[in-house]
Amino acid sequence: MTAQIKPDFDVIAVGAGFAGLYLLHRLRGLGFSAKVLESADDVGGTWYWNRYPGARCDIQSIDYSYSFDPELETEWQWSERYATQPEILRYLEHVAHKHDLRRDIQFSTRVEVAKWDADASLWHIRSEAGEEFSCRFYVMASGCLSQPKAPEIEGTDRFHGEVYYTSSWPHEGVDFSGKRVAVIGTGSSGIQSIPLIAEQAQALTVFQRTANYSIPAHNGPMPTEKLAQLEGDRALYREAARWSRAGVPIEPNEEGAMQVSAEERQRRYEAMWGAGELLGIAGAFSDLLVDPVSNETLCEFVRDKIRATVQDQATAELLCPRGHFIGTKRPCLDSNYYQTYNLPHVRLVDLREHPISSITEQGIDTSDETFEFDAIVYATGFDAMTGAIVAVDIVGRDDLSLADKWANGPQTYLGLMTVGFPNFFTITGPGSPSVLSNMTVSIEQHVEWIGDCLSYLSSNGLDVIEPTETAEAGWLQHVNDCADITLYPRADSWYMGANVPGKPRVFLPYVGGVDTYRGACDEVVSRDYLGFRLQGPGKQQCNDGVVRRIQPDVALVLEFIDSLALPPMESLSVDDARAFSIAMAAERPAGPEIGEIIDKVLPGPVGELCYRLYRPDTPGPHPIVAYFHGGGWVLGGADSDDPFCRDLCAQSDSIVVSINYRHAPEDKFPAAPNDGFAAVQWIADNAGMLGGIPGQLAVAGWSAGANIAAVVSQMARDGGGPGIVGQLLLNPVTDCDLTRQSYIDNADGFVLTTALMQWFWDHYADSADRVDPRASPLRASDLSNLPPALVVTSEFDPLCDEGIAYAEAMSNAGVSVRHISARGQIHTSLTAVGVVLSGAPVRKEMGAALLEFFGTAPPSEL
Ligand code: NA7
Repeated sequence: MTAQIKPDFDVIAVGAGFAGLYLLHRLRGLGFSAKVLESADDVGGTWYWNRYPGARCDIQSIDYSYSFDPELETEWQWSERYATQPEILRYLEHVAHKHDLRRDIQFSTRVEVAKWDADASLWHIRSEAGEEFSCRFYVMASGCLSQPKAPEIEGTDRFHGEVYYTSSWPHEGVDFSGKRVAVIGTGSSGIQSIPLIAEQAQALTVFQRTANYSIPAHNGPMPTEKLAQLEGDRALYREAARWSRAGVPIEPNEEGAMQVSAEERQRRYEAMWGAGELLGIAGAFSDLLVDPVSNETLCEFVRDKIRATVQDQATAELLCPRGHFIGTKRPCLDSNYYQTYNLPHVRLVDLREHPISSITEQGIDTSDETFEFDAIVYATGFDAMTGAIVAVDIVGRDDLSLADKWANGPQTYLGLMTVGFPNFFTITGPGSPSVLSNMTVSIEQHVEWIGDCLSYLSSNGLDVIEPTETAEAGWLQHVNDCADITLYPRADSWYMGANVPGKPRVFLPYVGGVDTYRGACDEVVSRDYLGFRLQGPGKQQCNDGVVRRIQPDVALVLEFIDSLALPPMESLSVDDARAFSIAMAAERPAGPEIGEIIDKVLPGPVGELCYRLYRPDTPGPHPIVAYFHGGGWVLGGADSDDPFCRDLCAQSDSIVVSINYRHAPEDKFPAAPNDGFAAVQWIADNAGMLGGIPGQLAVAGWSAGANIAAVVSQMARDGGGPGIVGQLLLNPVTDCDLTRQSYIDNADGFVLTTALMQWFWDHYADSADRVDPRASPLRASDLSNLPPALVVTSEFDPLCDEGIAYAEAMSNAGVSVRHISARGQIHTSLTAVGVVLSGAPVRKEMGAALLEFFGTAPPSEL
């Protein structure tokens, strides 16, 4: 690498909107030479182009503004809660003027090509006009919603009347007085502009393909409490925004919608409706974007509001959104949107029922009607998040084009950089919170991260940075893991690329939250730019790795547990540990409804044993699963594993019998496996009485319970019965050796610790007994002829390696074994039904495995 050739600029950025302006200012302050290239003839970005009537921000203006300049914060006063486009544009012009930014911005310059020169370690940039520039670092600050998408309607060029696009509105404005106007599109742009166009037009016809959820903005003067909050301690307010979920400091709600009464839900939704804040929609309850049932309660609330506002009930029903969950397509804030449909000259056409067949010379033909118009307004949206980036022919290492690399969806590390394109940054790029956050907060974070990064490079004699494949793949996985536990991927939204024909359907932004995201970016830096390869003349450094490997919902659980600052369980007495685990269990969601749950007793080897039977809601008889709960042979009972047993029962359409075997230290080894064996024998003998199918018996267990299930399977084999058709071993204890690598790697921080496992063993079995195969089933001299097994291990579990070892040993002995390695899960997360949603696919597989043991088909509703 010869980084000797001096480029024209240290940095060239594309775009002079919120991102480009601050980037320029920041880089100057850090001593870099920078140039911004902008296709418009002045600053403003999205606020330069989107001048349609009614265009406003829909995050409150005091939040939707820069925080980097304290003086600017006090000298600029917003006139309304939600400023209009002209006011926001004036603000950006003011910032450009105040910081003398225009002298480094070249306007009316559209970048056409950007090509990485590996020999010189710089980028060559060429404009549409053929002008050439070179720079060390190239930044797309081009905005997430700046590349309009074509309307994709037949005949758009035939119309003889006036044609307007909300995304590039005439600067002089438009007078619709006395005109017959059509608006196509009911996203934010349509919903904001329709009421104002209706005020002027002689007749307005709105063509709606998908009804959208919108709540009233209740715009007006700046709210005094919010202003007081900001002015009370500006720095604190801004810092809280930086570490909030969505870039606005709002207290998160911890309660699920179905956890409160219908009246309380209604009260909160009314409050949300009255508050007029976009972020308040999903914030009313914690689970609105993950739970379909909860979400539907809010959908119906909004539909009722629409029905109450729009007088013509047929029109109201057409305006009621259906087929997508609220929040999963970008919801809107409006001023008098629904009321507009009460005006006699405004008409709604439902394109689902009456699709447009063509735009004509005079207007629009639908499948069954001919319309004549003087003007057509297209509010049809954007090729979001990637469109503007790949609109430039960006060519990286080895002639790789970014459009080709992203053909199946964008791949980035942190939404900031992409492999194969050294020294190329995107601001609010795909894979970052961007459009799911207050953009100004996310823009500032990216600008500052990039600025710090360039300073780090220059002060360390480095001049090239590029992410590694490992880091990028890991981040993409994390972005998808976050999205997959939400309802977002189910909607045909521009978040999913679904609005542009042919665009790959992948979730584009990062839904894990601004706070979590900032934490990840900071961590990357603090770990020597984890996942980046950095180079300079004669040197290079790379700390390769993945920044977020834990499933996002598991991470939240760990954070919550951390916040409780609990003493380690192994420091408690047995009684206190039991009391604590009972208290924790009481806080969980109950698990799915099933047919029937009964508590009874069965005869054990030395007295009665309690059991809890879970019966499916389907006609019997059913196969039976004998289940052993977790808890290190010391803790737990039917209650501790109740939600998981319900889930197993529902997933496998089987009776689950959860057996309360005797616990240590009162009853040490071999009490537990002896109880287990006796219980399984009794269940086999009494299958018919229990409502089960004789001979259809599997064993299952979690943790120490999986140890018992494994041991009972060996005992049954050696004792000539009972017949067991399969074993489901979830995070099993299989051996007393606590020196395996997973005990070292996951010793602490993932709930079950190595020290706690030691504590369990110490209570359960004397040293000499621990090597007994009935305590350590991995040590059995013969593992052949055991029932088929599904062994599930969790990636961040001290027990992971011994589970794998047992699966391998059984398989080597000829047993039919399937092993699932649950990525990003911990010892306790897969049983956390209703809490750890990322565990649901594994729970489903466990149910399916049981069905396979029984040779039955899955129940139809699963
Ligand atoms: P959006 O939110 O993408 O809305 C575009 C609208 O146009 C939406 O209702 C679309 O219906 C509709 N559309 C798009 N193509 C067609 C065709 N061919 N026929 C009929 N209707 C069509 O864009 P906006 O400009 O309103 O808002 C973009 C963002 O800017 C917004 O989210 C804020 O962040 C600011 P569809 O839903 O696809 O059926």
